[in-house]
Amino acid sequence: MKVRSALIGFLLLAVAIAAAPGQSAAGAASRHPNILFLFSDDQRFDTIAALGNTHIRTPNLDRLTREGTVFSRTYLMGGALGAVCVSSRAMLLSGRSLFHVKDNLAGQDTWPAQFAKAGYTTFITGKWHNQEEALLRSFDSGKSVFMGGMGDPYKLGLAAISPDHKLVSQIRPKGEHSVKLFADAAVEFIQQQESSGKPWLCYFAPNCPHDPRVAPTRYHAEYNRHKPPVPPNFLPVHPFDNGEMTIRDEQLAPWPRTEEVVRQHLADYYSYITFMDEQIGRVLTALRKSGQAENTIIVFASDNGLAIGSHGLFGKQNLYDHATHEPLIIAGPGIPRGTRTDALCYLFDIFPTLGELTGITGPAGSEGRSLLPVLKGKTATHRETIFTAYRTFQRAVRDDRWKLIAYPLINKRQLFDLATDPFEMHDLAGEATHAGDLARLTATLQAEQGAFGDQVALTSETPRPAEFNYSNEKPLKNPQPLE
Ligand SMILES: [Ca+2]
Repeated sequence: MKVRSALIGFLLLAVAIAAAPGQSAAGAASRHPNILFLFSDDQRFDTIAALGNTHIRTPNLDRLTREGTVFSRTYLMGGALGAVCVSSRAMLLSGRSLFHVKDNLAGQDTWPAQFAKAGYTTFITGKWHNQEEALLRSFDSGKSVFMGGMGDPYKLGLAAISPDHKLVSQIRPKGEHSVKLFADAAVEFIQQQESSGKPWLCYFAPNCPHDPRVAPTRYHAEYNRHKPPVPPNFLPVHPFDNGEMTIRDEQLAPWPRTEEVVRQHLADYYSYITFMDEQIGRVLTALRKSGQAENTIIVFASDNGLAIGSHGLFGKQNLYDHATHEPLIIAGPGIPRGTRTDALCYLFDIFPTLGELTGITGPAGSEGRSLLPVLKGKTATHRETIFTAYRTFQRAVRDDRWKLIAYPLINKRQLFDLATDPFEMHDLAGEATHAGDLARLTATLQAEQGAFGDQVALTSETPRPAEFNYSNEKPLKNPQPLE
Protein backbone atom coordinates (compact mmCIF):
# COMPACT_ATOMS: atom_id res chain seq x y z
CA MET A 1 0.00 0.00 0.00
CA LYS A 2 2.91 2.27 0.78
CA VAL A 3 4.13 2.13 -2.81
CA ARG A 4 0.65 2.69 -4.23
CA SER A 5 0.11 5.65 -1.90
CA ALA A 6 3.38 7.16 -3.06
CA LEU A 7 2.37 6.69 -6.69
CA ILE A 8 -1.05 8.24 -6.16
CA GLY A 9 0.56 11.16 -4.34
CA PHE A 10 3.00 11.62 -7.17
CA LEU A 11 0.21 11.50 -9.73
CA LEU A 12 -1.90 14.03 -7.87
CA LEU A 13 1.13 16.30 -7.78
CA ALA A 14 1.71 15.78 -11.51
CA VAL A 15 -1.93 16.51 -12.30
CA ALA A 16 -1.88 19.60 -10.09
CA ILE A 17 1.23 20.89 -11.82
CA ALA A 18 -0.12 20.17 -15.27
CA ALA A 19 -3.38 21.92 -14.42
CA ALA A 20 -1.87 24.95 -12.67
CA PRO A 21 -2.91 28.03 -14.66
CA GLY A 22 -0.54 30.86 -15.34
CA GLN A 23 2.56 28.89 -14.52
CA SER A 24 5.40 29.18 -16.99
CA ALA A 25 6.00 26.14 -19.16
CA ALA A 26 9.55 25.79 -17.90
CA GLY A 27 8.46 26.17 -14.27
CA ALA A 28 5.78 23.53 -14.61
CA ALA A 29 7.98 21.22 -16.57
CA SER A 30 10.85 21.41 -14.12
CA ARG A 31 8.83 19.39 -11.65
CA HIS A 32 8.02 16.65 -14.16
CA PRO A 33 10.04 13.44 -14.01
CA ASN A 34 12.76 12.81 -16.56
CA ILE A 35 12.45 9.84 -18.90
CA LEU A 36 15.33 7.48 -19.69
CA PHE A 37 14.11 5.21 -22.49
CA LEU A 38 16.37 2.19 -23.12
CA PHE A 39 15.33 0.42 -26.33
CA SER A 40 17.29 -2.58 -27.60
CA ASP A 41 17.10 -4.19 -31.06
CA ASP A 42 15.90 -7.76 -31.73
CA GLN A 43 16.03 -8.85 -28.09
CA ARG A 44 13.81 -11.79 -27.20
CA PHE A 45 11.68 -11.58 -24.06
CA ASP A 46 13.51 -14.54 -22.50
CA THR A 47 17.04 -13.10 -22.43
CA ILE A 48 17.19 -11.57 -18.94
CA ALA A 49 18.73 -13.70 -16.18
CA ALA A 50 16.45 -12.40 -13.41
CA LEU A 51 13.40 -13.38 -15.45
CA GLY A 52 14.43 -17.02 -15.58
CA ASN A 53 17.21 -17.47 -18.16
CA THR A 54 19.96 -19.38 -16.34
CA HIS A 55 22.32 -19.28 -19.35
CA ILE A 56 22.76 -15.53 -19.69
CA ARG A 57 24.41 -12.86 -17.54
CA THR A 58 22.56 -9.53 -17.35
CA PRO A 59 23.30 -7.97 -13.92
CA ASN A 60 22.17 -4.47 -14.80
CA LEU A 61 18.85 -5.50 -16.33
CA ASP A 62 18.43 -7.85 -13.37
CA ARG A 63 18.81 -4.91 -11.02
CA LEU A 64 16.27 -2.95 -13.02
CA THR A 65 13.73 -5.77 -12.61
CA ARG A 66 14.20 -5.46 -8.83
CA GLU A 67 13.81 -1.69 -8.92
CA GLY A 68 10.74 -1.60 -11.14
CA THR A 69 7.73 -3.41 -12.56
CA VAL A 70 8.17 -6.12 -15.18
CA PHE A 71 5.46 -6.52 -17.83
CA SER A 72 5.97 -10.16 -18.75
CA ARG A 73 3.53 -10.29 -21.67
CA THR A 74 4.40 -7.32 -23.91
CA TYR A 75 3.96 -7.66 -27.67
CA LEU A 76 4.82 -6.08 -30.97
CA MET A 77 1.75 -5.90 -33.23
CA GLY A 78 3.86 -7.08 -36.17
CA GLY A 79 5.42 -5.84 -39.35
CA ALA A 80 4.26 -4.48 -42.68
CA LEU A 81 7.57 -5.42 -44.31
CA GLY A 82 10.54 -7.72 -43.75
CA ALA A 83 12.34 -5.02 -41.77
CA VAL A 84 10.00 -5.50 -38.82
CA CYS A 85 12.08 -3.06 -36.74
CA VAL A 86 10.83 -0.16 -38.88
CA SER A 87 7.16 -0.88 -38.24
CA SER A 88 7.87 -1.50 -34.56
CA ARG A 89 9.61 1.82 -34.05
CA ALA A 90 7.00 3.73 -36.02
CA MET A 91 4.27 2.30 -33.77
CA LEU A 92 6.26 2.91 -30.58
CA LEU A 93 7.03 6.52 -31.38
CA SER A 94 3.60 7.50 -32.74
CA GLY A 95 1.40 5.33 -30.50
CA ARG A 96 -0.40 4.18 -33.67
CA SER A 97 -1.25 0.58 -34.49
CA LEU A 98 0.17 -1.36 -37.45
CA PHE A 99 -2.47 -0.59 -40.05
CA HIS A 100 -2.73 3.07 -39.09
CA VAL A 101 0.95 3.99 -38.95
CA LYS A 102 3.20 4.99 -41.83
CA ASP A 103 6.57 3.30 -41.59
CA ASN A 104 8.38 6.54 -42.45
CA LEU A 105 6.11 8.53 -40.08
CA ALA A 106 5.52 11.09 -42.85
CA GLY A 107 2.93 13.58 -41.65
CA GLN A 108 2.44 11.69 -38.39
CA ASP A 109 3.29 13.26 -35.05
CA THR A 110 5.41 11.50 -32.47
CA TRP A 111 5.41 11.23 -28.70
CA PRO A 112 8.96 12.62 -28.22
CA ALA A 113 7.85 15.79 -30.05
CA GLN A 114 4.98 16.14 -27.57
CA PHE A 115 7.47 15.96 -24.70
CA ALA A 116 9.50 18.74 -26.32
CA LYS A 117 6.38 20.88 -26.71
CA ALA A 118 5.67 20.38 -22.99
CA GLY A 119 9.10 21.77 -22.07
CA TYR A 120 11.26 18.65 -22.06
CA THR A 121 14.78 18.61 -23.48
CA THR A 122 14.73 15.62 -25.84
CA PHE A 123 17.79 13.66 -26.93
CA ILE A 124 18.45 10.58 -29.06
CA THR A 125 21.44 8.30 -29.36
CA GLY A 126 21.58 4.94 -31.16
CA LYS A 127 19.38 3.60 -33.89
CA TRP A 128 16.78 5.64 -35.75
CA HIS A 129 15.05 3.68 -38.45
CA ASN A 130 12.37 5.95 -39.77
CA GLN A 131 12.95 8.99 -41.99
CA GLU A 132 15.42 11.80 -41.26
CA GLU A 133 12.60 14.35 -41.45
CA ALA A 134 10.70 12.52 -38.68
CA LEU A 135 13.88 12.27 -36.60
CA LEU A 136 14.44 16.03 -36.72
CA ARG A 137 10.78 16.60 -35.86
CA SER A 138 11.00 14.23 -32.90
CA PHE A 139 14.15 15.23 -31.02
CA ASP A 140 15.83 18.52 -30.06
CA SER A 141 19.30 17.05 -30.05
CA GLY A 142 21.18 13.86 -30.77
CA LYS A 143 24.66 12.41 -30.84
CA SER A 144 25.98 9.10 -32.19
CA VAL A 145 22.79 8.49 -34.12
CA PHE A 146 22.81 5.49 -36.42
CA MET A 147 20.49 6.00 -39.42
CA GLY A 148 20.13 2.38 -40.51
CA GLY A 149 22.16 0.26 -42.82
CA MET A 150 24.38 -2.18 -41.07
CA GLY A 151 27.88 -3.52 -40.79
CA ASP A 152 30.89 -3.66 -38.53
CA PRO A 153 29.90 -2.05 -35.20
CA TYR A 154 33.41 -0.62 -34.95
CA LYS A 155 32.92 1.29 -38.20
CA LEU A 156 29.23 2.21 -38.41
CA GLY A 157 28.57 5.69 -39.73
CA LEU A 158 27.15 7.94 -37.01
CA ALA A 159 25.45 11.32 -37.12
CA ALA A 160 24.54 14.14 -34.77
CA ILE A 161 21.80 16.76 -34.67
CA SER A 162 23.57 20.10 -34.96
CA PRO A 163 22.64 23.23 -32.94
CA ASP A 164 20.87 24.61 -36.04
CA HIS A 165 18.87 21.38 -36.08
CA LYS A 166 20.35 19.58 -39.05
CA LEU A 167 21.62 16.05 -39.30
CA VAL A 168 25.40 16.12 -39.67
CA SER A 169 27.86 13.26 -39.99
CA GLN A 170 30.00 12.67 -36.95
CA ILE A 171 33.67 11.77 -36.76
CA ARG A 172 34.03 8.69 -34.59
CA PRO A 173 37.03 7.64 -32.51
CA LYS A 174 38.85 4.65 -33.99
CA GLY A 175 38.56 1.28 -32.30
CA GLU A 176 35.44 2.12 -30.33
CA HIS A 177 32.36 -0.09 -30.49
CA SER A 178 29.19 1.74 -31.58
CA VAL A 179 27.21 0.56 -28.56
CA LYS A 180 29.88 2.04 -26.28
CA LEU A 181 29.66 5.33 -28.19
CA PHE A 182 25.86 5.34 -27.76
CA ALA A 183 26.33 4.83 -24.02
CA ASP A 184 29.01 7.56 -23.93
CA ALA A 185 26.56 9.95 -25.58
CA ALA A 186 23.76 9.08 -23.14
CA VAL A 187 26.09 9.48 -20.14
CA GLU A 188 27.30 12.86 -21.41
CA PHE A 189 23.73 14.04 -22.00
CA ILE A 190 22.58 12.97 -18.52
CA GLN A 191 25.56 14.69 -16.86
CA GLN A 192 24.84 17.88 -18.79
CA GLN A 193 21.25 17.97 -17.51
CA GLU A 194 22.20 18.05 -13.81
CA SER A 195 21.94 21.80 -13.51
CA SER A 196 19.61 22.60 -16.42
CA GLY A 197 16.45 22.72 -14.31
CA LYS A 198 14.45 21.33 -17.22
CA PRO A 199 13.03 17.83 -17.44
CA TRP A 200 14.46 15.62 -20.15
CA LEU A 201 13.74 12.62 -22.32
CA CYS A 202 16.79 10.53 -23.28
CA TYR A 203 16.08 7.88 -25.94
CA PHE A 204 18.96 5.38 -25.91
CA ALA A 205 18.47 2.79 -28.68
CA PRO A 206 21.52 0.58 -29.26
CA ASN A 207 21.26 -1.52 -32.45
CA CYS A 208 22.02 -4.53 -30.30
CA PRO A 209 21.73 -7.58 -30.15
CA HIS A 210 20.80 -7.25 -33.87
CA ASP A 211 23.30 -9.04 -36.12
CA PRO A 212 26.14 -8.85 -36.93
CA ARG A 213 26.65 -9.84 -33.31
CA VAL A 214 30.15 -8.53 -32.75
CA ALA A 215 30.91 -7.85 -29.09
CA PRO A 216 34.42 -7.31 -27.70
CA THR A 217 36.32 -10.63 -27.69
CA ARG A 218 36.07 -11.41 -24.00
CA TYR A 219 32.27 -11.60 -24.12
CA HIS A 220 32.38 -14.15 -26.92
CA ALA A 221 35.02 -16.14 -25.04
CA GLU A 222 32.75 -16.31 -22.01
CA TYR A 223 29.82 -17.80 -23.92
CA ASN A 224 31.88 -19.97 -26.24
CA ARG A 225 33.10 -21.81 -23.13
CA HIS A 226 29.50 -22.58 -22.17
CA LYS A 227 27.25 -22.36 -25.19
CA PRO A 228 23.54 -22.03 -24.40
CA PRO A 229 21.38 -25.08 -25.16
CA VAL A 230 18.97 -25.08 -28.08
CA PRO A 231 15.42 -23.96 -27.18
CA PRO A 232 12.78 -26.62 -26.41
CA ASN A 233 11.04 -25.81 -29.70
CA PHE A 234 14.18 -26.20 -31.83
CA LEU A 235 13.50 -27.80 -35.21
CA PRO A 236 15.88 -28.43 -38.14
CA VAL A 237 13.32 -27.07 -40.65
CA HIS A 238 10.02 -25.22 -40.28
CA PRO A 239 7.32 -27.78 -41.15
CA PHE A 240 5.59 -25.69 -43.84
CA ASP A 241 6.06 -22.55 -45.97
CA ASN A 242 4.92 -19.57 -43.87
CA GLY A 243 5.41 -17.21 -46.85
CA GLU A 244 8.82 -15.93 -45.73
CA MET A 245 11.09 -18.95 -45.56
CA THR A 246 14.13 -17.60 -47.41
CA ILE A 247 14.21 -13.91 -46.51
CA ARG A 248 17.63 -12.55 -45.56
CA ASP A 249 17.31 -13.29 -41.81
CA GLU A 250 16.45 -16.92 -42.57
CA GLN A 251 19.59 -17.21 -44.67
CA LEU A 252 21.86 -16.60 -41.68
CA ALA A 253 22.20 -20.37 -41.21
CA PRO A 254 22.01 -23.36 -43.55
CA TRP A 255 19.11 -25.80 -43.83
CA PRO A 256 18.52 -28.10 -42.10
CA ARG A 257 19.44 -26.15 -38.95
CA THR A 258 21.76 -28.04 -36.62
CA GLU A 259 22.05 -27.83 -32.85
CA GLU A 260 25.70 -26.84 -33.22
CA VAL A 261 24.91 -23.86 -35.47
CA VAL A 262 22.00 -22.70 -33.30
CA ARG A 263 24.09 -22.91 -30.12
CA GLN A 264 26.83 -20.81 -31.74
CA HIS A 265 24.30 -18.18 -32.84
CA LEU A 266 22.83 -18.13 -29.32
CA ALA A 267 26.33 -17.81 -27.82
CA ASP A 268 27.00 -14.77 -30.01
CA TYR A 269 23.55 -13.34 -29.25
CA TYR A 270 24.04 -13.72 -25.50
CA SER A 271 27.59 -12.28 -25.72
CA TYR A 272 26.19 -9.18 -27.36
CA ILE A 273 23.37 -8.84 -24.81
CA THR A 274 25.83 -9.11 -21.89
CA PHE A 275 28.04 -6.44 -23.49
CA MET A 276 25.01 -4.20 -23.98
CA ASP A 277 23.91 -4.86 -20.39
CA GLU A 278 27.23 -3.44 -19.20
CA GLN A 279 26.79 -0.34 -21.36
CA ILE A 280 23.26 0.08 -19.98
CA GLY A 281 24.85 -0.25 -16.53
CA ARG A 282 27.17 2.67 -17.33
CA VAL A 283 24.19 4.83 -18.27
CA LEU A 284 22.27 3.86 -15.13
CA THR A 285 25.32 4.52 -12.94
CA ALA A 286 25.70 7.96 -14.50
CA LEU A 287 22.05 8.65 -13.75
CA ARG A 288 22.44 7.64 -10.09
CA LYS A 289 25.66 9.64 -9.67
CA SER A 290 24.05 12.71 -11.22
CA GLY A 291 21.49 12.82 -8.43
CA GLN A 292 18.62 12.68 -10.93
CA ALA A 293 17.59 9.04 -10.46
CA GLU A 294 14.89 9.85 -7.92
CA ASN A 295 13.16 12.03 -10.48
CA THR A 296 13.64 9.78 -13.53
CA ILE A 297 11.36 7.12 -14.96
CA ILE A 298 13.36 4.36 -16.64
CA VAL A 299 11.89 2.18 -19.38
CA PHE A 300 13.61 -0.84 -20.85
CA ALA A 301 12.10 -2.64 -23.88
CA SER A 302 13.06 -4.06 -27.27
CA ASP A 303 11.55 -3.60 -30.72
CA ASN A 304 10.97 -7.25 -31.65
CA GLY A 305 12.07 -10.78 -30.85
CA LEU A 306 13.89 -13.36 -32.96
CA ALA A 307 13.78 -17.11 -33.70
CA ILE A 308 17.43 -18.32 -33.66
CA GLY A 309 16.50 -21.95 -34.16
CA SER A 310 13.03 -22.01 -32.62
CA HIS A 311 10.60 -23.78 -34.99
CA GLY A 312 13.42 -24.15 -37.55
CA LEU A 313 13.44 -20.38 -38.11
CA PHE A 314 16.09 -17.71 -37.56
CA GLY A 315 14.40 -14.34 -38.10
CA LYS A 316 11.53 -12.19 -36.85
CA GLN A 317 9.34 -12.56 -39.93
CA ASN A 318 6.86 -14.87 -38.21
CA LEU A 319 4.24 -14.66 -35.46
CA TYR A 320 5.44 -17.27 -32.98
CA ASP A 321 5.92 -16.00 -29.46
CA HIS A 322 9.70 -15.74 -29.86
CA ALA A 323 9.26 -13.12 -32.63
CA THR A 324 6.56 -10.84 -31.22
CA HIS A 325 7.13 -11.05 -27.45
CA GLU A 326 9.52 -8.48 -25.90
CA PRO A 327 10.86 -7.59 -22.47
CA LEU A 328 9.40 -4.50 -20.78
CA ILE A 329 10.48 -3.01 -17.45
CA ILE A 330 9.33 0.34 -16.06
CA ALA A 331 11.04 1.77 -12.97
CA GLY A 332 11.19 5.10 -11.21
CA PRO A 333 9.40 7.40 -8.80
CA GLY A 334 6.06 5.95 -7.80
CA ILE A 335 6.45 2.78 -9.85
CA PRO A 336 6.07 -0.41 -7.75
CA ARG A 337 9.43 -2.10 -7.17
CA GLY A 338 10.18 -5.78 -7.71
CA THR A 339 6.73 -6.39 -9.14
CA ARG A 340 5.68 -8.47 -12.13
CA THR A 341 2.44 -8.33 -14.07
CA ASP A 342 1.21 -10.60 -16.84
CA ALA A 343 -1.22 -8.00 -18.18
CA LEU A 344 -1.29 -8.31 -21.98
CA CYS A 345 -0.01 -5.14 -23.66
CA TYR A 346 1.58 -3.73 -26.81
CA LEU A 347 4.83 -1.82 -27.15
CA PHE A 348 2.79 1.13 -28.41
CA ASP A 349 1.13 1.31 -24.97
CA ILE A 350 4.45 2.48 -23.43
CA PHE A 351 4.49 6.14 -24.47
CA PRO A 352 0.81 6.66 -23.56
CA THR A 353 1.79 5.37 -20.10
CA LEU A 354 4.63 7.89 -19.90
CA GLY A 355 2.25 10.56 -21.11
CA GLU A 356 -0.17 9.86 -18.28
CA LEU A 357 2.67 9.71 -15.75
CA THR A 358 3.93 13.14 -16.84
CA GLY A 359 0.63 14.80 -17.71
CA ILE A 360 1.62 15.13 -21.37
CA THR A 361 -1.00 14.75 -24.09
CA GLY A 362 -0.31 12.30 -26.89
CA PRO A 363 0.09 13.20 -30.56
CA ALA A 364 -2.89 13.05 -32.92
CA GLY A 365 -3.61 9.46 -33.86
CA SER A 366 -2.01 7.82 -30.82
CA GLU A 367 -4.08 4.72 -30.04
CA GLY A 368 -2.00 3.07 -27.32
CA ARG A 369 -3.56 2.73 -23.89
CA SER A 370 -1.83 3.79 -20.70
CA LEU A 371 -0.66 1.01 -18.39
CA LEU A 372 -1.06 3.24 -15.36
CA PRO A 373 -4.16 1.43 -14.03
CA VAL A 374 -2.03 -1.74 -13.91
CA LEU A 375 0.88 0.09 -12.26
CA LYS A 376 -1.52 1.57 -9.69
CA GLY A 377 -2.92 -1.87 -8.91
CA LYS A 378 -6.41 -0.83 -10.00
CA THR A 379 -6.60 -3.74 -12.43
CA ALA A 380 -4.59 -6.87 -13.22
CA THR A 381 -5.62 -6.94 -16.87
CA HIS A 382 -4.98 -4.45 -19.65
CA ARG A 383 -6.02 -5.97 -22.98
CA GLU A 384 -8.15 -9.07 -23.46
CA THR A 385 -6.39 -10.09 -26.65
CA ILE A 386 -3.22 -9.41 -28.62
CA PHE A 387 -3.54 -9.25 -32.40
CA THR A 388 -0.41 -9.67 -34.51
CA ALA A 389 0.21 -9.53 -38.26
CA TYR A 390 3.08 -10.00 -40.69
CA ARG A 391 2.70 -8.64 -44.24
CA THR A 392 -0.18 -10.44 -45.97
CA PHE A 393 1.34 -13.79 -45.01
CA GLN A 394 0.41 -14.35 -41.38
CA ARG A 395 -2.19 -13.27 -38.83
CA ALA A 396 -2.48 -14.30 -35.17
CA VAL A 397 -4.44 -13.60 -32.04
CA ARG A 398 -3.84 -14.66 -28.46
CA ASP A 399 -5.83 -14.28 -25.29
CA ASP A 400 -4.93 -15.24 -21.75
CA ARG A 401 -4.67 -18.91 -22.71
CA TRP A 402 -5.17 -19.64 -26.40
CA LYS A 403 -3.42 -18.62 -29.59
CA LEU A 404 -4.41 -18.95 -33.23
CA ILE A 405 -2.01 -18.34 -36.11
CA ALA A 406 -3.50 -18.16 -39.62
CA TYR A 407 -1.48 -18.44 -42.84
CA PRO A 408 -3.87 -17.08 -45.50
CA LEU A 409 -1.62 -17.88 -48.48
CA ILE A 410 -1.78 -21.62 -47.76
CA ASN A 411 -5.07 -21.81 -45.81
CA LYS A 412 -3.22 -23.13 -42.78
CA ARG A 413 -4.19 -22.69 -39.12
CA GLN A 414 -2.30 -23.43 -35.92
CA LEU A 415 -3.98 -23.51 -32.51
CA PHE A 416 -1.95 -23.58 -29.30
CA ASP A 417 -2.94 -23.92 -25.66
CA LEU A 418 -0.35 -21.55 -24.19
CA ALA A 419 -1.20 -22.58 -20.63
CA THR A 420 0.16 -26.07 -21.21
CA ASP A 421 2.28 -25.38 -24.32
CA PRO A 422 4.07 -22.02 -24.02
CA PHE A 423 6.62 -23.03 -26.66
CA GLU A 424 3.84 -23.59 -29.25
CA MET A 425 4.90 -27.13 -30.07
CA HIS A 426 1.54 -28.94 -30.18
CA ASP A 427 -0.80 -27.71 -32.90
CA LEU A 428 -4.40 -28.50 -31.91
CA ALA A 429 -6.06 -26.96 -35.00
CA GLY A 430 -6.88 -30.33 -36.54
CA GLU A 431 -8.29 -31.91 -33.39
CA ALA A 432 -12.05 -32.32 -33.30
CA THR A 433 -12.20 -31.67 -29.55
CA HIS A 434 -10.81 -28.17 -30.20
CA ALA A 435 -13.10 -27.23 -33.10
CA GLY A 436 -14.98 -24.86 -30.79
CA ASP A 437 -11.75 -23.15 -29.69
CA LEU A 438 -10.66 -22.81 -33.31
CA ALA A 439 -13.98 -21.21 -34.29
CA ARG A 440 -13.96 -18.87 -31.29
CA LEU A 441 -10.38 -17.72 -31.90
CA THR A 442 -11.08 -17.26 -35.62
CA ALA A 443 -14.00 -14.98 -34.76
CA THR A 444 -11.79 -13.08 -32.30
CA LEU A 445 -9.10 -12.68 -34.95
CA GLN A 446 -11.61 -11.33 -37.47
CA ALA A 447 -12.99 -8.91 -34.89
CA GLU A 448 -9.48 -7.64 -34.14
CA GLN A 449 -8.80 -7.23 -37.85
CA GLY A 450 -11.91 -5.10 -38.07
CA ALA A 451 -11.00 -3.05 -35.00
CA PHE A 452 -7.49 -2.28 -36.30
CA GLY A 453 -8.32 -1.75 -39.97
CA ASP A 454 -6.77 -4.91 -41.43
CA GLN A 455 -8.33 -5.89 -44.77
CA VAL A 456 -6.56 -9.20 -45.39
CA ALA A 457 -8.77 -12.24 -45.99
CA LEU A 458 -7.80 -15.22 -43.82
CA THR A 459 -8.45 -17.72 -46.61
CA SER A 460 -7.18 -17.85 -50.20
CA GLU A 461 -9.23 -19.21 -53.11
CA THR A 462 -5.99 -20.16 -54.86
CA PRO A 463 -3.68 -21.29 -52.08
CA ARG A 464 0.02 -21.81 -52.69
CA PRO A 465 1.68 -25.17 -52.03
CA ALA A 466 2.46 -25.44 -48.32
CA GLU A 467 5.65 -27.48 -48.66
CA PHE A 468 8.99 -25.82 -48.13
CA ASN A 469 11.73 -27.30 -50.27
CA TYR A 470 15.14 -26.14 -49.08
CA SER A 471 17.29 -28.38 -51.24
CA ASN A 472 18.41 -25.46 -53.43
CA GLU A 473 18.69 -22.91 -50.63
CA LYS A 474 22.06 -21.78 -49.35
CA PRO A 475 22.99 -19.49 -46.45
CA LEU A 476 24.37 -16.03 -47.10
CA LYS A 477 28.11 -15.59 -46.99
CA ASN A 478 27.96 -11.86 -46.40
CA PRO A 479 24.45 -11.06 -45.22
CA GLN A 480 23.23 -7.63 -46.23
CA PRO A 481 21.13 -5.66 -43.82
CA LEU A 482 17.46 -6.06 -43.18
CA GLU A 483 16.89 -4.01 -40.07
CA1 LIG B 1 14.77 -4.98 -34.41
